[in-house]
Amino acid sequence: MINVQFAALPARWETYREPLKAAFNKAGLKVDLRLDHAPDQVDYVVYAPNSDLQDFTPYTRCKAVLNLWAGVEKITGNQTLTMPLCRMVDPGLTAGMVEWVTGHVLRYHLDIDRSITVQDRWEPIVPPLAFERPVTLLGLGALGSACAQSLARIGFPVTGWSRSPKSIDGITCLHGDEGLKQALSTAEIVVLLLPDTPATTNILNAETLSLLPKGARIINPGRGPLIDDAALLAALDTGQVGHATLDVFRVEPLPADDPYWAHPNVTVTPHIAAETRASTASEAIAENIRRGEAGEAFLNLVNRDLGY
Ligand code: NDP
Ligand code: OXD
Repeated sequence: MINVQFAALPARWETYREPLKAAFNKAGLKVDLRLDHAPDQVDYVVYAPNSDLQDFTPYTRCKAVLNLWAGVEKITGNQTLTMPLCRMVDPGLTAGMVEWVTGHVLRYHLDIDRSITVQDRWEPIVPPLAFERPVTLLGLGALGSACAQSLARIGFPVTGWSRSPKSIDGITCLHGDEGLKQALSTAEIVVLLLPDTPATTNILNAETLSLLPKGARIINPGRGPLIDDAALLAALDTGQVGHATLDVFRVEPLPADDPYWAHPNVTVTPHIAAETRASTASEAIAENIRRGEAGEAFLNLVNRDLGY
């Protein structure tokens, strides 16, 4: 029997209990899934960083911590978490992010707000076609690459930027400092899908924002610290940035007095870009447990040195 501890907010237990059991059965795993195993009897922890479990010291035989979230910035610094840590790559979450990003890119591209707000006159405006609208994705991982490919299929010329060199059909892939400059210099729409690490903090700052074509639009479903907020507000005020759609923030929920709420050229969404989906995520977790039991390498292992 494999002992799996579920450690997330209590409400998540109802969401995940049956999908996890079904996925374990499907994978042929004999699992005792509980909220309350004795820590020294636990083989795997299915984990959300906002759970009460923060001290992994007593989990002496735990073979891996399997995160329910894609982002791991809240746990990479936990010195008691010495066992392998896997982040969530879930086809359901990825599909949700592709839909959310595509929707918001199309909102900007087609100037949908204008059609909604101008309801008192007949004033046709012909937007450019997608192939005339360069879009840049910062981050070409599980989510960034899926969004990039979806946007490229619509016809947008898509540039992507990552830490290591990449090759993705139909996408101009760049990396490194020079690559970032090039990726931003043509971007009419920029989407941030980077993890929050020391190397990505304030990646959009006064200097990098000034590289964008005037009036560029920014979409951030990645993490709040990717953007220097004061620099973005200043760039919005001068028109260097035309509009920003922000789903994630340094402090969440976004405090009521935060200037983003009142800014006419900012759309705030409450960290809803993409949600982990219980059925598909459970299958991803079952596959990693199957691998652990078979002595195979875990998928989506977090590199603690890089922080993602
Ligand atoms: P991945 O780890 O698969 O991809 C991360 C990408 O960022 C990779 O392409 C990586 O490069 C690149 N990267 C990392 N560090 C750097 C750097 N210093 N310079 C340049 N590129 C860098 O993550 P996911 O795609 O799964 O998720 C991305 C983020 O999306 C998550 O970390 C999370 O913060 C956020 N997220 C937000 C959600 C929401 O609802 N708002 C939902 C889910 C996730 P390389 O390919 O070379 O490794
Ligand atoms: C995640 C998120 O990291 O929801 O999964 O932001």
